[in-house]
Parts: sequence; C-alpha cells; structure tokens
Amino acid sequence: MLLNSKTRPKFKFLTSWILATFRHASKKVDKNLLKQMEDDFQKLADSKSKSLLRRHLTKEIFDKLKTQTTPSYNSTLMHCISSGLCNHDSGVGLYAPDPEAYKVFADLFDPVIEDYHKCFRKTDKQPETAFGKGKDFENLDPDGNFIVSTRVRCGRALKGFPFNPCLTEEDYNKLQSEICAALKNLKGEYKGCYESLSTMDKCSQQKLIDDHLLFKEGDRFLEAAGASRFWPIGRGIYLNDAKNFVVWVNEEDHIRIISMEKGGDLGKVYDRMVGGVEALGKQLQFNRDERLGFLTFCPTNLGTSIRASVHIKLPKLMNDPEELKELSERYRLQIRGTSGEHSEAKDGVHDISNQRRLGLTEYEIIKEMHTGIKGLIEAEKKAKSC
Ligand code: ADP
Ligand code: DAR
Repeated sequence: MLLNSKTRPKFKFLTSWILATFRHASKKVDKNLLKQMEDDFQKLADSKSKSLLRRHLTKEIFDKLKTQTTPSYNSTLMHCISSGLCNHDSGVGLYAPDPEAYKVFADLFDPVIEDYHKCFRKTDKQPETAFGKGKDFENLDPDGNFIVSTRVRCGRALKGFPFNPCLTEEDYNKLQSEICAALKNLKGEYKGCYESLSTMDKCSQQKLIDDHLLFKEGDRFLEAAGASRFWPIGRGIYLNDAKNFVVWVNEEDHIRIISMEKGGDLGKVYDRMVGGVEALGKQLQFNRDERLGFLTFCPTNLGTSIRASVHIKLPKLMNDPEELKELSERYRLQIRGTSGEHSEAKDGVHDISNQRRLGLTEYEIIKEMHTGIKGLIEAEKKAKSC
C-alpha cells in the first residue's frame, strides 16, 4: 500500500486497531491465577454458602468468564469474586473492580443484581434521577418512642477512575484531592472540614467510629475484595460543623455522602443529603451508567445507591423472628446490627433500612423505606407484650 496523505490515516488506524486487539487478546489470565480460581471456585461450589455468588456462579458461567478481562484495566473474574471465594459467609460476595466489569462479566453480575434488587431484569433500566422533596415524608416517630436516629447515604464514583482493586496509590491521592477541592466550596449548613486518616490520631478515629460517623477498618469482606490496598492513603472524612453531614472518601466507594441526626425526621435528613449531593454534583463528574444508574464498587449499591436507615428499638418484634422476617420481606427491608453491616445489635438497637437501591427513583426508594418503617412501628404497637 502506497502511503500518502489519504492512505496514511487509514493505515495508522488499522495498525493501532490490530495492536489493540492483539494487546487485548494477549491479556491472557495468568495460568497460576486460573488454577487458584478453579480450586477456590470448586471449594465454594462444594460449600454450604448462602451467598448470591454461590447461587449464581454456575460452572458454565465460571468457565465462560474465567479467561475474560476488561479492556481498560485488565480486570479478571478473580478480581470480581475473590471476596466471595474467601468468605463463604458473604451475603453477596461479588464486587466490580472497574466500571467495565459490569458489562464484561454481565453473565454473573446480571443474575446477582436481579436477585438482590428484587427483579431488576437485564432488560430493565434505572429511571432518571428524581429526588423529590423530603417534606412529603412525615416524621416516623414524633414522640420518640422507637427511633434513636435516622441516616440517609448514597455513594458516588468519579468518571475516569476504576474501583478499589485497580486504583493505584496515585489514583487514591488524586481522588482525594479532587473530592476535597469540591468539599472546600461547600457553604451554609454544609460548611465543615476534612481530615485524612493518614494524619488522624487513633483516639479521634475510634471516637468517630463509635459515634457511627466514620467507617470501620479491617472489614474482611472488603479486604478480600482488594479495598484496603495502600490503606490509609487517600482515605478520610469530611464533617460539617453540626456533624450531621458527613462525606467518606475512598472507603468502599470513591465518595459516600451521608446525612444523619437523632430522631425520626426522615424527610429532613433526606433533604440534607440531597442538598449535599447536588452541591458536589455541580463540581464533580459522577459516573452514571445508562442502564445501571450510579455505578458503585458493590452491585448492591447500584442505581440510586441510597440506603436510608433508622436505629430503632422494637423489643416485641425482635422477640418474634417469624413476624419480623415476614414484615421485612413484605416491606423489602434489611436488618443490620447497631454498628452496621456484619455487627450485632447492642441494647436492642437495630439498623433497619431499605434493601433495594436499583430500579426505582430516589424518591420511590425513600417512600418504600418510610412505608416499611411505619409498618414495623404499627406492628410493634399491636404486638403482645413479650
Ligand atoms: P453503609 O453501607 O450505609 O455505610 P454500614 O452498615 O457500614 O452502612 O454502617 C456505617 C455506619 O453507619 C455504622 O457505624 C452504622 O452504625 C451507622 N449507621 C447506620 N444507620 C444509622 C442510623 N440510622 N443512625 C446512626 N448511625 C447509623
Ligand atoms: N460483606 C459483603 C457486602 C455486601 C453488601 N454490602 C456492602 N457492599 N457494603 C457481602 O457480600 O456480604
């Protein structure tokens, strides 16, 4: 082919396309990794694990996906399933090492997503963002008989970055500085300050964790998912002056935006979170997928990524596990311990929240949780004394 001004661009494109294809094809999964994955897959398959990974990672899907890699970050199936392979007591056991993983490993993610978010089929699409107004939701417990505190959080990922297993030390620092630059511009009730975990003294850190403001360290599920690399570099917490608006940086997700306060005024807590999300959204480019909504490290947080929870005392219901199970399923609620996921209840305080985050608008998610908590409180009032 004679190269001239007309043919050179085409030739250049062709060679770069061939090279890219070869590079991708040559991104073979290392044979030792493959052997390790196959052994661990078999152990999970032979186990009594109740994880969604165990339920949906069939041998056929495993064999189909085990040699796949994502184009931009070369993530493997092992990156996605390592947590569930190491922790057979996982509830889910699956994470996305980068945004492309949701497409490259869709044969596994889609059934897990459909199962967890209660029928979000692979042909379904997350509705456009619609926060609505918190004033529609009356105080869940105006007399303060049941609810200790209310919290609403969502997660956000920044465009152009992968998730924990693929983040470099430089990425963690870059994410932290981009997010902190946006936090610095927050005004009014959102004004506050950021502290990195690298400089925070251990006593202050433990106090913030005990006050349910800061994330715990050493979560074995997240560690096995590759979320603790370079810890604590790039990690930190932003607190407004009133300590009722919190932003976590680079825990499980790039950003967690949290509003919380004593009592049961869900509408007020929700509106405060929405205001914070919108203020940050004006400065940062959030990664939102056409079908899956806001992308997150864990598929349980896709879509709206909203978890609205109450710390609540329901002594009669807690003594009637059958009734509680039936009500939680009916209202699609999830029950956690006092210190959140994988913790036990202390002094009869449970963390109860919406389970679904995908397939509904933000407003509908909050409405679902509001309806559910009201239902539990009604049932508690009717329950016979224990
Ligand atoms: P998330 O995924 O929302 O971060 P976790 O289960 O890890 O949830 O909980 C994170 C922290 O938030 C924990 O310390 C937990 O106790 C706290 N938390 C959750 N809901 C509430 C609430 N309604 N009031 C006070 N703290 C809460
Ligand atoms: N421990 C993991 C987490 C599942 C959902 N919670 C998140 N993403 N924080 C499990 O599979 O049980």
